[in-house]
Amino acid sequence: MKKGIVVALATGLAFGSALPTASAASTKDLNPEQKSALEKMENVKQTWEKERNVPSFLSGKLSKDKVGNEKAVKSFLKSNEGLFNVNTKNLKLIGENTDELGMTHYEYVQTVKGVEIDGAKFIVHKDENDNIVAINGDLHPNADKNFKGSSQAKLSDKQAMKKAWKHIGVNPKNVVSDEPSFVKKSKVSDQVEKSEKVVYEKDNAYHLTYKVQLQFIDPYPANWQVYVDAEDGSIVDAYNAVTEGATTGYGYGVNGGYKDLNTYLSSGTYYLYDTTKAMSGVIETRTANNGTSLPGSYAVDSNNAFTAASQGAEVDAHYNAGKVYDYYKSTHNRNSFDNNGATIRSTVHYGSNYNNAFWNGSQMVYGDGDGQVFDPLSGGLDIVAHEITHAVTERTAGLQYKNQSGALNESMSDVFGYFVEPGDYLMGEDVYTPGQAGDALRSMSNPEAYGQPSHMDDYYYTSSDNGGVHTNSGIPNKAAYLTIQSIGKSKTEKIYYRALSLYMTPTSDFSDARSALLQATSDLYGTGSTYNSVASAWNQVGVN
Ligand code: L5W
Ligand code: ZN
Repeated sequence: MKKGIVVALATGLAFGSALPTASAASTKDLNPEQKSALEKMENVKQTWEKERNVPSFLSGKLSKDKVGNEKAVKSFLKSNEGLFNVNTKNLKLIGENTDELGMTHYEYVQTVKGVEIDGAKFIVHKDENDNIVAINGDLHPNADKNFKGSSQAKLSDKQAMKKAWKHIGVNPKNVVSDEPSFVKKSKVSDQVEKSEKVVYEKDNAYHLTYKVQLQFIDPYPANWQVYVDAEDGSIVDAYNAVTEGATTGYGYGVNGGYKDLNTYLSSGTYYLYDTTKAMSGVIETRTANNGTSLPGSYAVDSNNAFTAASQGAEVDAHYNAGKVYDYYKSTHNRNSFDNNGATIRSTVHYGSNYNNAFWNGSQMVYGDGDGQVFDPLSGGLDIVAHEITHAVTERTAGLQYKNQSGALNESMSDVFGYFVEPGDYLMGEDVYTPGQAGDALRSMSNPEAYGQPSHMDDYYYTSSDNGGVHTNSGIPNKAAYLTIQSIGKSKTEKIYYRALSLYMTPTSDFSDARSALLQATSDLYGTGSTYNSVASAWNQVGVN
Protein backbone atom coordinates (compact mmCIF):
# COMPACT_ATOMS: atom_id res chain seq x y z
CA MET A 1 0.00 0.00 0.00
CA LYS A 2 1.38 3.39 -0.95
CA LYS A 3 1.23 5.91 1.84
CA GLY A 4 1.26 9.69 1.52
CA ILE A 5 3.22 11.86 3.91
CA VAL A 6 1.82 13.19 7.17
CA VAL A 7 0.68 16.78 7.17
CA ALA A 8 -0.62 18.80 10.08
CA LEU A 9 -3.64 20.99 9.61
CA ALA A 10 -4.76 23.69 11.98
CA THR A 11 -8.51 24.02 12.29
CA GLY A 12 -9.93 26.97 10.53
CA LEU A 13 -7.01 27.31 8.17
CA ALA A 14 -8.13 27.82 4.61
CA PHE A 15 -7.99 24.22 3.51
CA GLY A 16 -4.99 23.50 1.37
CA SER A 17 -2.94 26.57 1.98
CA ALA A 18 -0.77 24.77 4.53
CA LEU A 19 -0.23 21.68 2.42
CA PRO A 20 3.16 21.25 0.81
CA THR A 21 2.86 20.60 -2.90
CA ALA A 22 4.61 17.26 -2.55
CA SER A 23 1.82 15.98 -0.33
CA ALA A 24 0.14 12.83 -1.47
CA ALA A 25 -3.13 14.23 -0.25
CA SER A 26 -3.06 17.18 -2.52
CA THR A 27 -6.25 19.09 -1.74
CA LYS A 28 -7.37 19.05 -5.34
CA ASP A 29 -7.75 15.25 -5.01
CA LEU A 30 -10.19 15.55 -2.11
CA ASN A 31 -13.86 15.73 -2.90
CA PRO A 32 -16.06 18.38 -1.28
CA GLU A 33 -17.47 15.85 1.19
CA GLN A 34 -14.01 14.91 2.34
CA LYS A 35 -13.00 18.54 2.68
CA SER A 36 -16.04 19.43 4.72
CA ALA A 37 -15.67 16.36 6.96
CA LEU A 38 -12.06 17.27 7.71
CA GLU A 39 -12.94 20.88 8.41
CA LYS A 40 -15.19 19.73 11.26
CA MET A 41 -12.26 17.98 12.95
CA GLU A 42 -9.60 19.63 15.10
CA ASN A 43 -5.78 19.42 14.97
CA VAL A 44 -5.86 16.76 12.30
CA LYS A 45 -2.75 14.90 11.28
CA GLN A 46 -3.39 12.77 8.25
CA THR A 47 -1.88 10.20 5.95
CA TRP A 48 -3.65 9.17 2.79
CA GLU A 49 -3.77 6.10 0.66
CA LYS A 50 -3.21 7.91 -2.56
CA GLU A 51 -4.49 5.46 -5.14
CA ARG A 52 -7.77 4.73 -3.38
CA ASN A 53 -8.15 8.30 -2.17
CA VAL A 54 -9.02 7.34 1.41
CA PRO A 55 -7.32 8.28 4.68
CA SER A 56 -5.03 5.59 6.09
CA PHE A 57 -4.30 7.43 9.35
CA LEU A 58 -6.11 10.34 10.93
CA SER A 59 -5.47 11.70 14.39
CA GLY A 60 -6.65 14.74 16.32
CA LYS A 61 -10.00 15.51 17.88
CA LEU A 62 -12.02 13.83 15.19
CA SER A 63 -15.50 13.67 16.76
CA LYS A 64 -17.54 16.67 17.85
CA ASP A 65 -20.01 14.71 19.97
CA LYS A 66 -19.12 12.23 22.69
CA VAL A 67 -18.85 8.69 21.39
CA GLY A 68 -19.61 6.44 24.33
CA ASN A 69 -20.17 3.03 22.73
CA GLU A 70 -19.89 1.03 19.55
CA LYS A 71 -23.27 2.16 18.32
CA ALA A 72 -22.10 5.76 18.57
CA VAL A 73 -18.88 4.85 16.77
CA LYS A 74 -20.91 3.32 13.94
CA SER A 75 -23.03 6.42 13.62
CA PHE A 76 -19.90 8.60 13.61
CA LEU A 77 -18.59 6.47 10.75
CA LYS A 78 -21.93 6.68 8.98
CA SER A 79 -22.00 10.47 9.21
CA ASN A 80 -18.48 10.51 7.71
CA GLU A 81 -19.11 7.97 4.95
CA GLY A 82 -18.15 10.56 2.37
CA LEU A 83 -14.73 10.88 3.96
CA PHE A 84 -14.02 7.17 4.24
CA ASN A 85 -15.71 6.25 1.00
CA VAL A 86 -17.05 2.92 2.21
CA ASN A 87 -20.53 1.82 3.18
CA THR A 88 -20.57 1.53 6.98
CA LYS A 89 -22.77 -1.56 6.62
CA ASN A 90 -19.76 -3.36 5.21
CA LEU A 91 -17.63 -2.76 8.30
CA LYS A 92 -17.85 -5.73 10.62
CA LEU A 93 -16.81 -5.32 14.26
CA ILE A 94 -14.20 -7.94 15.13
CA GLY A 95 -12.78 -6.61 18.38
CA GLU A 96 -13.22 -4.02 21.10
CA ASN A 97 -10.71 -3.52 23.87
CA THR A 98 -9.99 -0.92 26.50
CA ASP A 99 -6.36 -0.42 27.47
CA GLU A 100 -4.63 0.68 30.68
CA LEU A 101 -4.86 4.35 29.60
CA GLY A 102 -8.62 4.06 29.39
CA MET A 103 -8.65 4.28 25.60
CA THR A 104 -10.98 1.98 23.72
CA HIS A 105 -10.06 0.52 20.33
CA TYR A 106 -12.82 -0.69 18.00
CA GLU A 107 -11.54 -3.04 15.34
CA TYR A 108 -13.45 -3.52 12.10
CA VAL A 109 -12.87 -5.51 8.98
CA GLN A 110 -14.33 -4.52 5.64
CA THR A 111 -16.48 -7.13 3.92
CA VAL A 112 -17.90 -7.76 0.48
CA LYS A 113 -21.20 -9.64 0.44
CA GLY A 114 -20.43 -10.68 3.99
CA VAL A 115 -16.96 -12.08 3.22
CA GLU A 116 -13.95 -10.37 4.83
CA ILE A 117 -11.41 -8.64 2.61
CA ASP A 118 -7.98 -10.06 3.42
CA GLY A 119 -6.04 -7.62 5.60
CA ALA A 120 -8.69 -4.88 5.43
CA LYS A 121 -8.61 -3.94 9.09
CA PHE A 122 -9.84 -0.52 10.18
CA ILE A 123 -9.56 0.71 13.78
CA VAL A 124 -11.32 3.54 15.57
CA HIS A 125 -9.65 4.77 18.76
CA LYS A 126 -11.43 6.80 21.44
CA ASP A 127 -9.91 8.33 24.53
CA GLU A 128 -11.19 8.00 28.10
CA ASN A 129 -13.33 11.11 27.56
CA ASP A 130 -15.19 9.50 24.66
CA ASN A 131 -13.55 11.58 21.92
CA ILE A 132 -12.47 9.79 18.77
CA VAL A 133 -8.76 10.64 18.65
CA ALA A 134 -7.50 8.40 15.85
CA ILE A 135 -8.69 6.24 13.01
CA ASN A 136 -6.45 4.08 10.90
CA GLY A 137 -6.33 1.07 8.65
CA ASP A 138 -7.05 -0.15 5.20
CA LEU A 139 -10.19 0.89 3.33
CA HIS A 140 -11.32 -0.36 -0.07
CA PRO A 141 -13.84 2.08 -1.62
CA ASN A 142 -14.09 0.11 -4.88
CA ALA A 143 -14.41 -3.36 -3.43
CA ASP A 144 -18.09 -3.85 -4.23
CA LYS A 145 -17.84 -2.31 -7.67
CA ASN A 146 -14.75 -4.30 -8.65
CA PHE A 147 -15.78 -7.60 -7.08
CA LYS A 148 -15.46 -10.39 -9.61
CA GLY A 149 -17.97 -13.20 -9.63
CA SER A 150 -20.44 -14.31 -7.02
CA SER A 151 -20.17 -14.75 -3.29
CA GLN A 152 -20.85 -18.46 -3.67
CA ALA A 153 -17.78 -20.64 -3.89
CA LYS A 154 -17.84 -23.37 -6.52
CA LEU A 155 -14.81 -25.11 -5.02
CA SER A 156 -14.81 -26.85 -1.65
CA ASP A 157 -12.02 -25.92 0.75
CA LYS A 158 -10.56 -29.44 0.30
CA GLN A 159 -10.30 -28.88 -3.44
CA ALA A 160 -8.69 -25.48 -2.84
CA MET A 161 -6.05 -27.01 -0.56
CA LYS A 162 -5.27 -29.61 -3.19
CA LYS A 163 -4.77 -26.85 -5.77
CA ALA A 164 -2.48 -25.01 -3.34
CA TRP A 165 -0.23 -28.05 -2.71
CA LYS A 166 -0.07 -28.62 -6.42
CA HIS A 167 0.87 -25.00 -7.03
CA ILE A 168 3.85 -25.10 -4.64
CA GLY A 169 4.97 -28.43 -6.06
CA VAL A 170 5.19 -30.23 -2.74
CA ASN A 171 3.50 -33.50 -1.89
CA PRO A 172 1.72 -33.06 1.47
CA LYS A 173 2.65 -36.64 2.35
CA ASN A 174 6.32 -35.69 2.25
CA VAL A 175 6.35 -32.69 4.52
CA VAL A 176 7.39 -32.54 8.14
CA SER A 177 5.78 -29.97 10.38
CA ASP A 178 7.42 -28.70 13.53
CA GLU A 179 4.85 -30.26 15.79
CA PRO A 180 6.19 -32.21 18.75
CA SER A 181 6.93 -35.84 17.93
CA PHE A 182 4.06 -37.16 20.06
CA VAL A 183 1.61 -35.66 17.56
CA LYS A 184 0.58 -38.43 15.19
CA LYS A 185 1.84 -37.82 11.67
CA SER A 186 -0.50 -40.27 10.00
CA LYS A 187 -2.17 -37.54 7.99
CA VAL A 188 -1.58 -33.93 7.12
CA SER A 189 -2.61 -32.25 10.34
CA ASP A 190 -4.52 -29.04 10.90
CA GLN A 191 -1.26 -27.38 11.81
CA VAL A 192 0.18 -28.05 8.37
CA GLU A 193 -2.73 -26.76 6.29
CA LYS A 194 -5.45 -24.20 6.93
CA SER A 195 -8.05 -22.66 4.68
CA GLU A 196 -10.47 -19.77 5.02
CA LYS A 197 -12.68 -17.91 2.58
CA VAL A 198 -11.59 -14.29 1.99
CA VAL A 199 -11.95 -11.60 -0.62
CA TYR A 200 -8.54 -10.90 -2.06
CA GLU A 201 -7.55 -7.73 -3.88
CA LYS A 202 -5.11 -8.00 -6.73
CA ASP A 203 -4.51 -5.12 -9.14
CA ASN A 204 -7.71 -3.44 -8.05
CA ALA A 205 -9.84 -6.51 -8.79
CA TYR A 206 -11.54 -8.29 -5.89
CA HIS A 207 -11.71 -12.09 -5.98
CA LEU A 208 -13.54 -14.56 -3.82
CA THR A 209 -10.75 -16.89 -2.76
CA TYR A 210 -9.68 -19.56 -0.36
CA LYS A 211 -6.66 -18.32 1.55
CA VAL A 212 -4.77 -21.57 2.03
CA GLN A 213 -1.87 -21.57 4.49
CA LEU A 214 0.66 -24.37 4.20
CA GLN A 215 3.20 -24.55 7.00
CA PHE A 216 6.05 -27.01 7.32
CA ILE A 217 9.78 -27.11 8.04
CA ASP A 218 10.85 -29.91 5.73
CA PRO A 219 11.74 -30.15 2.76
CA TYR A 220 12.29 -26.40 3.42
CA PRO A 221 10.91 -23.89 5.92
CA ALA A 222 7.59 -22.65 4.63
CA ASN A 223 4.58 -20.63 5.58
CA TRP A 224 2.87 -20.47 2.22
CA GLN A 225 -0.07 -18.12 1.70
CA VAL A 226 -1.86 -19.33 -1.40
CA TYR A 227 -4.98 -17.54 -2.65
CA VAL A 228 -7.06 -19.94 -4.71
CA ASP A 229 -9.94 -18.49 -6.74
CA ALA A 230 -13.05 -20.06 -5.20
CA GLU A 231 -14.87 -20.11 -8.53
CA ASP A 232 -12.39 -21.43 -11.06
CA GLY A 233 -9.56 -22.79 -8.88
CA SER A 234 -6.92 -20.57 -10.44
CA ILE A 235 -4.11 -19.24 -8.25
CA VAL A 236 -4.67 -15.53 -7.69
CA ASP A 237 -1.52 -15.03 -5.63
CA ALA A 238 0.99 -17.07 -3.61
CA TYR A 239 4.01 -16.30 -1.47
CA ASN A 240 6.13 -17.92 1.20
CA ALA A 241 5.95 -15.75 4.34
CA VAL A 242 8.84 -17.38 6.17
CA THR A 243 11.52 -14.84 6.89
CA GLU A 244 14.59 -16.51 5.53
CA GLY A 245 18.05 -15.59 4.60
CA ALA A 246 21.68 -14.91 5.21
CA THR A 247 22.51 -12.46 7.93
CA THR A 248 25.30 -11.58 10.37
CA GLY A 249 25.39 -12.23 14.08
CA TYR A 250 28.15 -12.35 16.62
CA GLY A 251 29.48 -14.34 19.51
CA TYR A 252 32.39 -14.93 21.84
CA GLY A 253 35.04 -17.52 21.09
CA VAL A 254 36.60 -20.11 23.38
CA ASN A 255 38.97 -17.51 24.83
CA GLY A 256 36.30 -14.81 25.07
CA GLY A 257 37.16 -12.89 21.89
CA TYR A 258 34.36 -11.10 20.03
CA LYS A 259 33.70 -12.58 16.56
CA ASP A 260 31.39 -11.42 13.78
CA LEU A 261 29.59 -14.43 12.34
CA ASN A 262 27.91 -15.23 9.06
CA THR A 263 24.62 -16.83 10.07
CA TYR A 264 21.31 -17.76 8.49
CA LEU A 265 17.80 -16.98 9.70
CA SER A 266 15.11 -19.53 9.12
CA SER A 267 11.71 -19.61 10.81
CA GLY A 268 12.89 -17.37 13.61
CA THR A 269 16.02 -19.39 14.41
CA TYR A 270 19.60 -18.35 13.63
CA TYR A 271 21.97 -21.03 12.35
CA LEU A 272 25.77 -21.06 12.15
CA TYR A 273 25.42 -21.43 8.43
CA ASP A 274 27.53 -19.23 6.19
CA THR A 275 26.34 -18.85 2.60
CA THR A 276 28.55 -15.87 1.77
CA LYS A 277 31.37 -17.66 -0.05
CA ALA A 278 30.74 -16.93 -3.71
CA MET A 279 30.48 -19.92 -6.05
CA SER A 280 30.92 -22.22 -3.10
CA GLY A 281 29.01 -24.51 -0.79
CA VAL A 282 28.29 -23.40 2.71
CA ILE A 283 30.27 -23.38 5.93
CA GLU A 284 28.09 -25.00 8.56
CA THR A 285 28.71 -25.73 12.20
CA ARG A 286 26.99 -28.33 14.30
CA THR A 287 27.11 -29.80 17.76
CA ALA A 288 27.34 -33.43 18.82
CA ASN A 289 25.93 -32.33 22.21
CA ASN A 290 28.72 -34.32 23.92
CA GLY A 291 27.72 -37.51 22.15
CA THR A 292 29.60 -39.20 19.34
CA SER A 293 27.03 -39.43 16.58
CA LEU A 294 27.81 -37.35 13.53
CA PRO A 295 27.13 -34.94 11.99
CA GLY A 296 25.04 -33.85 15.02
CA SER A 297 22.50 -31.06 15.15
CA TYR A 298 22.83 -27.52 13.84
CA ALA A 299 24.31 -24.98 16.23
CA VAL A 300 21.53 -22.42 16.65
CA ASP A 301 20.60 -19.34 18.62
CA SER A 302 17.27 -17.61 19.08
CA ASN A 303 18.61 -14.06 18.79
CA ASN A 304 21.76 -14.28 16.66
CA ALA A 305 24.05 -13.58 19.64
CA PHE A 306 26.14 -16.70 20.28
CA THR A 307 27.36 -15.42 23.60
CA ALA A 308 26.83 -18.30 26.03
CA ALA A 309 30.01 -19.96 27.31
CA SER A 310 28.93 -23.28 25.79
CA GLN A 311 28.71 -21.57 22.40
CA GLY A 312 32.39 -20.57 22.36
CA ALA A 313 33.43 -23.81 20.65
CA GLU A 314 30.71 -23.33 18.02
CA VAL A 315 31.64 -19.70 17.43
CA ASP A 316 35.33 -20.48 16.86
CA ALA A 317 34.76 -23.57 14.69
CA HIS A 318 32.53 -21.46 12.45
CA TYR A 319 34.62 -18.31 12.43
CA ASN A 320 37.94 -20.12 11.98
CA ALA A 321 36.63 -22.36 9.19
CA GLY A 322 35.67 -19.17 7.34
CA LYS A 323 39.18 -17.77 7.88
CA VAL A 324 40.77 -20.94 6.50
CA TYR A 325 38.43 -20.95 3.51
CA ASP A 326 39.41 -17.32 2.84
CA TYR A 327 43.11 -18.14 3.15
CA TYR A 328 42.99 -20.92 0.56
CA LYS A 329 40.81 -18.85 -1.77
CA SER A 330 42.72 -15.60 -1.61
CA THR A 331 46.25 -17.01 -1.47
CA HIS A 332 45.93 -20.07 -3.69
CA ASN A 333 42.64 -19.49 -5.53
CA ARG A 334 41.47 -22.80 -4.09
CA ASN A 335 37.70 -22.98 -3.67
CA SER A 336 37.26 -25.12 -0.52
CA PHE A 337 39.14 -28.33 0.21
CA ASP A 338 38.04 -30.02 -3.00
CA ASN A 339 38.64 -26.88 -5.08
CA ASN A 340 35.05 -27.28 -6.20
CA GLY A 341 33.23 -25.38 -3.48
CA ALA A 342 32.49 -28.32 -1.17
CA THR A 343 30.54 -27.56 1.99
CA ILE A 344 32.82 -27.26 5.01
CA ARG A 345 31.13 -28.90 7.96
CA SER A 346 32.36 -28.84 11.55
CA THR A 347 30.93 -30.61 14.57
CA VAL A 348 31.95 -29.44 18.05
CA HIS A 349 31.21 -30.77 21.55
CA TYR A 350 32.21 -34.22 20.34
CA GLY A 351 32.29 -36.76 23.16
CA SER A 352 33.15 -35.68 26.64
CA ASN A 353 36.50 -34.25 27.77
CA TYR A 354 37.81 -35.32 24.39
CA ASN A 355 41.38 -34.00 23.89
CA ASN A 356 41.50 -34.23 20.12
CA ALA A 357 40.20 -33.03 16.78
CA PHE A 358 40.11 -34.77 13.42
CA TRP A 359 39.06 -34.75 9.79
CA ASN A 360 36.96 -37.89 9.27
CA GLY A 361 37.12 -37.91 5.49
CA SER A 362 34.06 -35.73 5.11
CA GLN A 363 33.98 -33.23 7.97
CA MET A 364 35.87 -31.75 10.92
CA VAL A 365 35.24 -32.94 14.45
CA TYR A 366 36.37 -31.15 17.62
CA GLY A 367 36.43 -32.24 21.24
CA ASP A 368 35.94 -29.90 24.17
CA GLY A 369 39.17 -31.00 25.83
CA ASP A 370 39.24 -31.88 29.51
CA GLY A 371 40.15 -28.35 30.59
CA GLN A 372 43.63 -29.55 31.70
CA VAL A 373 45.33 -30.71 28.52
CA PHE A 374 43.05 -28.79 26.17
CA ASP A 375 40.25 -26.26 26.05
CA PRO A 376 37.76 -26.75 23.16
CA LEU A 377 40.06 -27.37 20.23
CA SER A 378 38.24 -25.24 17.65
CA GLY A 379 39.55 -22.26 19.62
CA GLY A 380 42.90 -22.64 17.82
CA LEU A 381 42.92 -21.14 14.31
CA ASP A 382 46.08 -23.14 13.58
CA ILE A 383 44.26 -26.32 14.69
CA VAL A 384 41.33 -25.56 12.38
CA ALA A 385 43.77 -24.86 9.54
CA HIS A 386 45.59 -28.11 10.41
CA GLU A 387 42.35 -30.11 10.10
CA ILE A 388 41.13 -28.48 6.88
CA THR A 389 44.59 -29.00 5.40
CA HIS A 390 44.19 -32.74 6.05
CA ALA A 391 41.18 -32.46 3.73
CA VAL A 392 43.17 -30.49 1.14
CA THR A 393 46.00 -33.06 1.29
CA GLU A 394 43.50 -35.89 0.85
CA ARG A 395 42.15 -34.23 -2.32
CA THR A 396 45.59 -33.34 -3.74
CA ALA A 397 48.75 -35.32 -2.93
CA GLY A 398 46.74 -37.95 -1.06
CA LEU A 399 49.69 -38.62 1.26
CA GLN A 400 49.23 -42.00 2.95
CA TYR A 401 48.84 -41.57 6.69
CA LYS A 402 51.71 -43.82 7.76
CA ASN A 403 55.48 -43.68 8.10
CA GLN A 404 57.26 -40.90 6.19
CA SER A 405 54.34 -40.00 3.91
CA GLY A 406 52.18 -39.82 7.04
CA ALA A 407 54.68 -37.59 8.84
CA LEU A 408 54.77 -35.43 5.73
CA ASN A 409 50.96 -35.29 5.78
CA GLU A 410 51.07 -34.14 9.42
CA SER A 411 53.78 -31.62 8.60
CA MET A 412 51.76 -30.12 5.73
CA SER A 413 48.90 -29.58 8.17
CA ASP A 414 51.17 -27.88 10.70
CA VAL A 415 52.91 -25.78 8.03
CA PHE A 416 49.62 -24.50 6.59
CA GLY A 417 48.51 -23.92 10.18
CA TYR A 418 51.43 -21.49 10.33
CA PHE A 419 50.56 -19.91 6.98
CA VAL A 420 46.98 -19.26 8.15
CA GLU A 421 48.07 -18.06 11.59
CA PRO A 422 51.65 -16.75 11.25
CA GLY A 423 52.92 -14.82 14.25
CA ASP A 424 54.56 -17.80 15.96
CA TYR A 425 55.87 -21.25 15.04
CA LEU A 426 53.86 -22.96 17.75
CA MET A 427 50.99 -25.36 17.17
CA GLY A 428 47.82 -25.27 19.28
CA GLU A 429 49.09 -22.77 21.87
CA ASP A 430 45.72 -20.95 22.12
CA VAL A 431 43.95 -23.95 23.60
CA TYR A 432 46.76 -26.17 24.89
CA THR A 433 47.14 -26.51 28.69
CA PRO A 434 44.97 -23.50 29.60
CA GLY A 435 46.58 -23.45 33.05
CA GLN A 436 50.08 -23.02 31.65
CA ALA A 437 51.17 -20.00 29.61
CA GLY A 438 53.72 -20.05 26.79
CA ASP A 439 53.66 -23.75 25.91
CA ALA A 440 52.21 -25.57 22.90
CA LEU A 441 51.64 -28.97 21.39
CA ARG A 442 54.49 -28.65 18.89
CA SER A 443 57.05 -26.14 17.70
CA MET A 444 58.21 -25.90 14.08
CA SER A 445 61.22 -23.80 14.99
CA ASN A 446 62.28 -26.02 17.87
CA PRO A 447 60.66 -29.47 17.49
CA GLU A 448 62.84 -30.91 20.28
CA ALA A 449 61.07 -28.65 22.79
CA TYR A 450 58.08 -30.99 22.47
CA GLY A 451 59.83 -34.30 21.92
CA GLN A 452 60.10 -34.26 18.15
CA PRO A 453 63.24 -34.83 16.07
CA SER A 454 64.44 -32.08 13.76
CA HIS A 455 67.05 -34.16 11.87
CA MET A 456 67.07 -37.52 10.10
CA ASP A 457 69.76 -38.69 12.55
CA ASP A 458 67.03 -38.70 15.21
CA TYR A 459 64.26 -40.26 13.11
CA TYR A 460 61.98 -42.11 15.54
CA TYR A 461 61.18 -45.69 14.54
CA THR A 462 58.01 -46.99 16.16
CA SER A 463 54.98 -49.05 15.28
CA SER A 464 52.64 -46.76 17.22
CA ASP A 465 50.97 -43.62 15.86
CA ASN A 466 51.11 -45.09 12.33
CA GLY A 467 54.90 -45.13 12.45
CA GLY A 468 55.28 -41.95 14.51
CA VAL A 469 53.50 -39.55 12.14
CA HIS A 470 53.04 -36.97 14.92
CA THR A 471 56.67 -37.32 15.98
CA ASN A 472 58.68 -37.45 12.78
CA SER A 473 56.72 -34.50 11.35
CA GLY A 474 59.27 -32.47 13.34
CA ILE A 475 61.83 -33.06 10.56
CA PRO A 476 59.88 -31.57 7.61
CA ASN A 477 58.46 -28.95 10.01
CA LYS A 478 61.98 -27.77 10.77
CA ALA A 479 62.82 -27.67 7.04
CA ALA A 480 59.72 -25.49 6.47
CA TYR A 481 60.72 -23.21 9.33
CA LEU A 482 64.25 -22.80 7.89
CA THR A 483 62.78 -22.07 4.46
CA ILE A 484 60.40 -19.39 5.78
CA GLN A 485 63.26 -17.78 7.72
CA SER A 486 65.36 -17.72 4.59
CA ILE A 487 62.98 -16.70 1.76
CA GLY A 488 59.94 -15.41 3.65
CA LYS A 489 56.38 -16.63 4.11
CA SER A 490 55.00 -15.35 0.83
CA LYS A 491 57.31 -17.36 -1.45
CA THR A 492 57.31 -20.38 0.86
CA GLU A 493 53.53 -20.78 0.90
CA LYS A 494 53.31 -20.63 -2.89
CA ILE A 495 56.06 -23.23 -3.19
CA TYR A 496 54.41 -25.52 -0.62
CA TYR A 497 50.97 -25.28 -2.19
CA ARG A 498 52.35 -25.98 -5.65
CA ALA A 499 54.38 -28.96 -4.42
CA LEU A 500 51.42 -30.39 -2.47
CA SER A 501 48.92 -29.96 -5.28
CA LEU A 502 51.11 -30.86 -8.28
CA TYR A 503 54.19 -32.90 -7.35
CA MET A 504 53.61 -34.97 -4.22
CA THR A 505 51.93 -38.37 -4.50
CA PRO A 506 50.41 -40.75 -1.94
CA THR A 507 53.72 -42.46 -1.19
CA SER A 508 55.99 -39.42 -1.21
CA ASP A 509 58.64 -39.66 1.49
CA PHE A 510 60.87 -36.87 2.81
CA SER A 511 63.27 -37.14 -0.07
CA ASP A 512 60.36 -36.94 -2.56
CA ALA A 513 59.06 -33.91 -0.67
CA ARG A 514 62.41 -32.22 -1.13
CA SER A 515 62.28 -32.96 -4.88
CA ALA A 516 58.68 -31.76 -5.17
CA LEU A 517 59.43 -28.52 -3.36
CA LEU A 518 62.55 -27.87 -5.44
CA GLN A 519 60.62 -28.47 -8.65
CA ALA A 520 57.87 -26.07 -7.49
CA THR A 521 60.54 -23.52 -6.57
CA SER A 522 62.20 -23.83 -9.93
CA ASP A 523 58.80 -23.40 -11.68
CA LEU A 524 58.01 -20.27 -9.70
CA TYR A 525 61.37 -18.62 -9.02
CA GLY A 526 64.01 -20.33 -11.15
CA THR A 527 67.12 -22.08 -9.91
CA GLY A 528 68.91 -19.16 -8.27
CA SER A 529 69.15 -18.14 -4.65
CA THR A 530 65.58 -19.06 -3.69
CA TYR A 531 66.15 -22.56 -5.04
CA ASN A 532 69.41 -22.84 -3.10
CA SER A 533 67.68 -21.72 0.08
CA VAL A 534 65.06 -24.46 -0.19
CA ALA A 535 67.76 -27.06 -0.89
CA SER A 536 69.76 -25.81 2.05
CA ALA A 537 66.80 -26.07 4.44
CA TRP A 538 66.43 -29.76 3.62
CA ASN A 539 70.17 -30.34 3.79
CA GLN A 540 70.11 -28.93 7.33
CA VAL A 541 67.59 -31.56 8.47
CA GLY A 542 69.57 -34.34 6.84
CA VAL A 543 67.39 -34.90 3.75
CA ASN A 544 69.59 -34.67 0.67
C1 L5W B 1 45.47 -30.75 17.46
C2 L5W B 1 45.75 -31.75 18.51
C3 L5W B 1 46.24 -32.96 17.75
C4 L5W B 1 46.44 -31.10 16.36
N1 L5W B 1 46.08 -34.06 14.43
C5 L5W B 1 46.78 -33.37 15.33
O1 L5W B 1 46.67 -34.81 13.51
C6 L5W B 1 46.05 -32.56 16.33
C7 L5W B 1 44.59 -32.46 16.09
C8 L5W B 1 44.20 -31.20 16.84
O2 L5W B 1 47.96 -33.39 15.30
ZN1 ZN C 1 46.86 -33.92 11.95
